Amino acid sequence: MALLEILHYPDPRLRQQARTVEAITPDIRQLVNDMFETMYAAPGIGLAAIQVNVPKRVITLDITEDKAEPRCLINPVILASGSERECADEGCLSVPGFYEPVERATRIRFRAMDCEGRVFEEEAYGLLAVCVQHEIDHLEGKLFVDYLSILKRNRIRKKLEKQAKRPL
Ligand code: GNR
Ligand code: NI
Repeated sequence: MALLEILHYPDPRLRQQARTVEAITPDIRQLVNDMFETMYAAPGIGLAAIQVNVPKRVITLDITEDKAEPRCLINPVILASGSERECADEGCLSVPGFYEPVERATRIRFRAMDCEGRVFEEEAYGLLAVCVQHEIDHLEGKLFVDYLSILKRNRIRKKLEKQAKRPL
């Protein structure tokens, strides 16, 4: 196991389109294990491989309070979104320290492969629905700051650029 370095906005590597995983190889299993360790250490409720500079369609998540339900989603796709939308504060490990409201579908149906290569479909509501949409955005090179006003996004970008130049 290894802790991986998380890229921070506005790193251009976060804008890459992640590639489909063709097979669950030992490398992919290692990546998933390292992502779990990195996600729990952060701590975060989700992590996309692109955030640790691996442009593959791999996501880890655990939205439980007691961190008891590690899940990995490989090649996830949203099959359907409900019409109801809700605004909720979001944060991102790649945008540290900022929480802003983002509007998303409250209910989605998605398909993904688990770590054993089994394809499954599932409906998600609440925090899981938010998290899955947030992580799938990462796979497309999209960040939650893209939903904010240009003014807010620029403010966040400038603060993080300054931080990157003067690390503690
Ligand atoms: O840890 C995280 N918390 C969170 C809170 C509200 C909405 C989305 C998230 S995902 C985030 C971890 C992360 O950056 N995943 O990509
Ligand atoms: Ni994120």
